[in-house]
Formats: sequence, structure tokens, C-alpha cells
Amino acid sequence: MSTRDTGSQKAASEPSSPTAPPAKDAPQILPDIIRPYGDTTGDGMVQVSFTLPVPHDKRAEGAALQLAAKMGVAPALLVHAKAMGSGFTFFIVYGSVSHLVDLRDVVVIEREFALLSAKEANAAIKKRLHRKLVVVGACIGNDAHTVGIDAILNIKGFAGEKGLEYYSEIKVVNCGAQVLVPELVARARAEKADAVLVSQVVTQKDRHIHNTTQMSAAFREAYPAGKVPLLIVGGPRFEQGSEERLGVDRIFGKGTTPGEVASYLVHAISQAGSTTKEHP
Ligand code: B12
Repeated sequence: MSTRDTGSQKAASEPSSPTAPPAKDAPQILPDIIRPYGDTTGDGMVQVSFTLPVPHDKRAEGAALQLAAKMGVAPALLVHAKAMGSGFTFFIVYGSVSHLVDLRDVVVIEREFALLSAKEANAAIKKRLHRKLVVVGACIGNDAHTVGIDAILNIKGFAGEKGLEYYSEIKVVNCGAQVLVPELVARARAEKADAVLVSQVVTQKDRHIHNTTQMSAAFREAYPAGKVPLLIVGGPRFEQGSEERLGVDRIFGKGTTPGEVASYLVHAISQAGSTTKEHP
């Protein structure tokens, strides 16, 4: 998503105070330039939270306000400060910013495939592959956060949708937590995986980036060119649109549902070209 900081630029159409609410279902007409608001429309108020590596005292609070001022939050009000262990303090600061947002510069990445029901996905897989589609999933590295990948794979699913295990035309192999990359590659080969689904939730020191690039490189090394299974990675903090950099086919983020993943799998195998995709 790209936005332009228009600094002191005057808002082309300043948000006006709310009048009568728009009729139900009437398309909402938005101005091009907007600013955040807290108490009164257009007041520029934002709330930010952060932690500083200092014990909680008056100097720490002054440091928080100094940071807020340098971030352009002025005037800033310290609304919350709490010691986090002995040497750290967590802050919430509320204040006004002068920055404007130009909605015309916002780039939205649209989903590139249609959402299918489980029935439609199964039928499409059957038609395309004439066999079950095999997915191998895991949390790699030292990541033990399995709830996300289980939400996608386990039959019980997520957000009211059944997981991929529910799909009659998908074979799911869930390898669980803290799987080493060589083990994952070996399992994918043994299962003749069409797709490998990897979860990365821990992002400390960019672990998710390092683990994912290491994983995708290992698959490219282990498979002949053009035979690498679909590499799909998911987790709450991946940057949208960074597939190429990470060497994967698709990234899924926060709130992903199993149906979206199944629909993507169908889309990807349909894009693959031949009528009967060769089993890798
Ligand atoms: C539950 C939890 C745990 C549980 C995990 C249990 C388990 N079996 O999973 C336990 C208690 C073990 C745990 C441990 C730790 N945790 Co923890 N944990 C959480 C917590 C509270 C919830 C995570 C979760 O389950 N979310 C719900 C699922 C459904 O959401 P999700 O993972 O985002 O998955 C969705 C999408 O991202 C996507 N998705 C995810 N993966 C994939 C994969 C594919 C292929 C696809 C398509 C989609 C997809 O689809 C899912 C459904 O929509 C978060 C905080 C939070 N509120 O998020 C911290 C959090 C993730 N944990 C954290 C930390 C630091 C740890 C520990 C290091 C703590 C410690 N010092 O010991 C350890 C690390 C253990 C390890 N080796 O990994 C931090 C990570 C910080 C960071 N920046 O990396 C968090 C953010 C808490 C925090 N604010 O500090 N944790």
C-alpha cells in the first residue's frame, strides 16, 4: 500500500461535520484527502503505543513525549504508562498529527482468484488432477505456534469454515510444530506434495523472513526446475506482495480462512497449464 505524505497541503475537501446519515445501501462518497480523527471529525487525533527500554519514572514519561513529538504527534498526551519488568515501560500516547492521507494514492492488492465452496473446489480438483491434491503443512524453525496452520488444515477449521481435511479431494499431511526444513522437504517428496503450506508466527529478528527464504531455497535445490510444489506461507505479519522476495508462490495473512486457501489451490493448479498436472 503506498500513501503520499502531503504534509502541509490543504485538504482538497476537508471532511465536514456529520449531517444526516446516508440512506441505507447508498454508496458512501469519500473525499480524496482525509485525516485521522478522535474527538471531532478532522481533528487529526491518533493513538500510538510503544515500549521504551527504561524503567518507569518521570524521565521515562518525558522520553515517551519526546518520541511522540519527533513522530509528529503534537500536542501529545500520555494516557498510559506501565512498567514492563524492571527496565522497560509501555506507553500509550494520544495526540494530533498534521499529516493528510490521499486516498487516490492508496494501492489495494485485490484477491486474484474467485472464492469457491468446498463442493466447487473438490469438483475442480477432480476435473483437473484426476486424483487427490496433496498438501503438506508445518510450522518451521523454532516456531511452535500451530493454531494458525491448524485453523487452515484441521477439519474443525476457522471462522465457521471447515479446514482442508474436510475436502474430499485434498489429502492433508500436517507435520506440526518446529519442523526442520530438510525434514519438510523429505516429507513433501515422500508424499508427492502438490503444495507445501508453511506457517510462521514468530517474527522476532525477522525469523519468519529468514526461515521462509531458507525453506524456499531448499525446495528449489531439492526439486528439478518446474517441479517444485506450490510454496505457500502464512502468518499474521508477512508483508503483502513480498512473494518474489521470499521465493514463494503465495502469502496469506491475518484472518485467512480455509476456503480462501482451497480456492487459491484450485486457481494455482488451473493456471498450471496442462489438463492433467504431472504429479511432482
Ligand atoms: C497462543 C500463543 C502462544 C501459544 C502457542 C500454542 C500453539 N500451539 O500454537 C504458546 C503459549 C505456546 C506461545 C509461545 C510463545 N509465544 Co506466543 N502467542 C500466542 C498468541 C496469544 C496467539 C497466537 C494464535 O494462536 N493466534 C490465532 C491464530 C488463528 O492466528 P494466526 O496464527 O495469525 O493464524 C492465522 C493467519 O495468520 C493465517 N495463517 C497462519 N499460518 C498460516 C499458514 C498458512 C499456510 C496459511 C495459508 C495461513 C496461515 O491463518 C490463520 C487463520 O486466519 C499470540 C498473540 C496474538 N494475540 O496473536 C502470541 C505471540 C505470537 N507469541 C509470541 C511469543 C514471543 C511467544 C514466545 C516466544 C514466548 C516466550 N518467551 O516463550 C513463545 C514461543 C514458542 C515458540 N517456540 O514458538 C509473540 C510473538 C512476537 C513476535 N513479534 O514474534 C506474540 C505475538 C505475543 C506478543 N505480543 O508478544 N504462544
